[in-house]
Amino acid sequence: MRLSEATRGGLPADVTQAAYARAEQARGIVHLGIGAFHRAHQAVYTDDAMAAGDRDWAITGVSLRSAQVHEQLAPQDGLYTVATRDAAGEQLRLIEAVRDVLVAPRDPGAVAAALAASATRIVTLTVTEKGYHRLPGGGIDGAAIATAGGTIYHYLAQAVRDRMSAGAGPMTLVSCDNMTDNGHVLHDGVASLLDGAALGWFQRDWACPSTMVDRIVPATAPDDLDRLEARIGVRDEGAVVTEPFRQWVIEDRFADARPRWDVGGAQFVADVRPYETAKLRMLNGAHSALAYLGLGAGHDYVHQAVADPAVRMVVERLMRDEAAASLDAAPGQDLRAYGDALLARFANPSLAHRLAQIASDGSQKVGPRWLEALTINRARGVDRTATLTALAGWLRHLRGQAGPVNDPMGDELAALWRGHDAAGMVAALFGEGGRFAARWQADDGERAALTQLVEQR
Ligand code: CS2
Repeated sequence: MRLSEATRGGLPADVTQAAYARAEQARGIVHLGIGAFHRAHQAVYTDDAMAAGDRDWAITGVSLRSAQVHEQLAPQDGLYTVATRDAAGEQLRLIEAVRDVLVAPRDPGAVAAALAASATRIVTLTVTEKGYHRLPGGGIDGAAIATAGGTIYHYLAQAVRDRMSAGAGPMTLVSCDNMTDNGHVLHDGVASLLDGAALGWFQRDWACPSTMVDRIVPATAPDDLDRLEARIGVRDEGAVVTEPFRQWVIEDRFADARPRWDVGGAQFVADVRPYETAKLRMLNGAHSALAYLGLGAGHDYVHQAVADPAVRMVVERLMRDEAAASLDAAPGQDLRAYGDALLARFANPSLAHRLAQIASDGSQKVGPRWLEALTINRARGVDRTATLTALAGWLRHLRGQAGPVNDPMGDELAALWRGHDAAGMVAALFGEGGRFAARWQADDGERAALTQLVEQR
């Protein structure tokens, strides 16, 4: 028996449920990329806001590729459980904010209609870094977007045109992916497909605030679903497992109304950059280092890698001495305490967070996580050995030394490795004119150091 409106009444009393009149809520949010992260993050904040009395923010989820989430949630009337786990145990909560899941390739017309509906005022996105079609050096890849078709930008540019002709009002587009200035990237991509009056209206009245999102959400494992079923008595194919911690910092720049996401702890601020860069360089930067160095040392999970003294030493130095030194903290932002909290979160043994999941798409991740810090720290005269050690770990990973490579640039990078030794590979990526040189162009000393670190193992 599946979890659904018909069976939710039989859930055990310790599964938290909100009591708002779900069926009466208009659909105010369209979410593009409804994976586990959205279900454990923005949907929970939206559920909090509606439980506190906000109305008409029900979510229409959109899968941009597969029908998997549709199959998980449609038979369940959009209901699913969030399980938060740490040493103290497991807490369960039913999330009611998601109403429908559309599969874009199968039903593009329904997606366009949801985006054009006058009740829709906000679009949130979690489409991973590669969903933004950026150049390796940063900035959107206008040529690739124009020829690709079916990108997030195509759906959103169409929404601008449709809403203009229908007089449906502007929307706020909220990127929730791990990128520096994610709102600007999204804005520029949509603008690249517009012209004339639609472009003018988009630039004047729509809003693309930047955000920092944070919650560790490993991919749900079959075993998690079996354990949950044994505990709640019904099958929930849409369940997600996560940590208790969550954070959402949002630039307070909306085109129209917004849910009171702050009821659930979200912060609306004038400038997200200090939070966004601290999170990218310290949390995500440490995560990627754990992934490549941990896989290289034979580990499978984050909590194992962070418990390995040799890996941990590099990761702690990267985070505390290098990433933190590259930041300009906002008043009251305590980077030391932030680092302590991150290490404790990584050590959470009840989350089976695969290093391979974090290791994927490295070409899209290393720029904001490591390369920007390398450039800044050279200028500031800060030691960069730990970050270079992590970068060497990535290069070894790309050579196929620690399992399969899952990366949109994987073929290109593997071909480069076949044609070069370590020094040549370092030059091809980070030397003058190199693939990633717009983010960080290594000087002679850095190139030699990185080459040596790549060859070390
Ligand atoms: C991780 C992130 O997979 C990855 O690249 O670093 O998904 C990380 O778990 C989240 O950003 C935490 O908020």
